[in-house]
Amino acid sequence: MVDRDAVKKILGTQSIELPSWAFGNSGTRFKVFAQQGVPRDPYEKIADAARVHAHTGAAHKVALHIPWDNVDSFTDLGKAAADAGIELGTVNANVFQDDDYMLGSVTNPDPRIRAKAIDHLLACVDVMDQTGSRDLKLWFSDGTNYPGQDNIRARQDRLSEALHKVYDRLTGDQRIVLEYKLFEPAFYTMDVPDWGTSFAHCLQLGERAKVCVDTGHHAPGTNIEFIVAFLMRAGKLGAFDFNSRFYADDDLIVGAADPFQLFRILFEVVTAGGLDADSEIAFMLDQCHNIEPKIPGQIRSVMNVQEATAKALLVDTDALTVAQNAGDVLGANAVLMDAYNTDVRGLLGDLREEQGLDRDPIAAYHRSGYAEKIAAERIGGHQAGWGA
Ligand code: PSV
Ligand code: MN
Ligand code: MN
Repeated sequence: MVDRDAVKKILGTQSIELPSWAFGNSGTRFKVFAQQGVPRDPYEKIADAARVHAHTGAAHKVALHIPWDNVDSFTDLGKAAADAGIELGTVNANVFQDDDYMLGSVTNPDPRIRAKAIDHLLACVDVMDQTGSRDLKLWFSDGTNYPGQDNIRARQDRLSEALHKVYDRLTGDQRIVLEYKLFEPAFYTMDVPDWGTSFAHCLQLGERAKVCVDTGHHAPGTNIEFIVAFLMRAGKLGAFDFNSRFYADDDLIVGAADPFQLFRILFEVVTAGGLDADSEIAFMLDQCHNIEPKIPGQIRSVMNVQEATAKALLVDTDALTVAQNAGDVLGANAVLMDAYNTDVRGLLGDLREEQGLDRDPIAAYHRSGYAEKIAAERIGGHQAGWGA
């Protein structure tokens, strides 16, 4: 039998990092629908992230995207975050929105453009020095659209050289978390298309380079929990970018499209020690709320991760091991499904009450008047960065 109080205790320590860009207007290449009250600067994004934390108690950090979140003083931004009860988290580099990067950033055949991209990555480490952030998240849009367009192996050499330059610049507990993506914006080859490519580069770099699994970046049907299990066994799972996909890089609310998949992923995390006190996995969201209101969208996302985690923690692992060792296929599956089919909303409501929070964070947010306040105060809010 699983001890529900022990489960609640672990859930009380869970921390989910929010993306600053989730609070700005976003959309598709067809239309960005502007919403009222969206942040006009990084300080207002911090305020909104803090609001999500105030209602959930589980979102202690906010990830920055540079240059979208550039400010005069990152020390001041860090102070604003601390005053609001949260911390600045992962620094995301952006080498995908400059005309120079049409043929790639760090893998570009032109050494001048490669040097420009590497300078940006190094500048992001400078930002980390000021914010105290541990992780630099690297996602490269680099790749090719047509067979023969560039030399695939030479691009890997350029990528490796750039990664080493950035890795050598890290100090203290700083890390690189290297993300991958199957396709888009490049359609023939991506230079980091999958976890294996990321893993291989991280192995070459060393201890402080880990893989970032963005749940939206795989081919349909990919068994993501296998990737998670493999990377955790190898000590190379550094971070998650959580979101949901139906088709491609949809960036929908995590757990919305396939809550069962999220449960399966978190079961691997939990059983491999990913929620232990010494775990170094960053649990981030990477989402865009195109048509739904952003702050409740983030609150819902945090709650979805909490619910999937609670179910994963409720798996009776002793009974599971007995069934597995006995070759009891249906019995083992039933143990897992029992946990998944448990309604954990009451358990999480109890936890929130113990933390002095409302049992229902979304209702509490709606009652708080914050949405009306920011709509009245913030005129001319910005896009998330996409096209801003
Ligand atoms: C790319 O699709 C990505 O997942 C990377 O993490 C970027 O930094 C992020 O989206 C921007 O939304
Ligand atoms: Mn991502
Ligand atoms: Mn993505």
